[in-house]
Amino acid sequence: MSLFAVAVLTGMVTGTIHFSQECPTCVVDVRGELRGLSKGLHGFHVHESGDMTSGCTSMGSHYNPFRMTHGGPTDTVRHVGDLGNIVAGADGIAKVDITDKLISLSGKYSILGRGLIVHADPDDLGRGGFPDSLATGHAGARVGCGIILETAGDTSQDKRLVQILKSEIQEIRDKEKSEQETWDGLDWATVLG
Ligand SMILES: [Cu+2]
Ligand SMILES: [Zn+2]
Repeated sequence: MSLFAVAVLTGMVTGTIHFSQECPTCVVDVRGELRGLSKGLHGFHVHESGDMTSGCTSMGSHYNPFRMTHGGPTDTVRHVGDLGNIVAGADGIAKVDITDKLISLSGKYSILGRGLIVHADPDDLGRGGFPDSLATGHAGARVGCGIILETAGDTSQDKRLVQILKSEIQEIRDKEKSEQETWDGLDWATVLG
């Protein structure tokens, strides 16, 4: 059974990010679009808390249940929440398309209810040599954030399903119409003898 979640980001940076996972131990696809960014790389993480009482600030540190140091998404040593960087064009838009094997939408280490944050600066993936490189990737201010919430499904898939149903209903109606026309066209005097 597939699992789905969504995060609607607010702040200087806005947009919607969809999460989908085909099974509890499967990879998670992270897809969507964010706008309002400066051109270039921006740190992108799951933070431990979905608490937005003080905006993005109250969402805590990177989600790190295994007490590791900060890293990049393909590193063995990383926070669970370390999704690396997203890239914005000159128009300030970043198209997000990440597949991650560590985050999950179910179980003890689920990211549901936690915070999704995009930062002002690039995440150095722990390699920058700054005092905060091994904690936050030196990614700077939190410019947009949202809570990761479970949903029934990806709305883009729902729209596709509606289209399929509509065309099936139309086919049935067309068939009924042509059958009715056949009946109407019969010469009843001949049929009934
Ligand atoms: Cu972050
Ligand atoms: Zn981290």
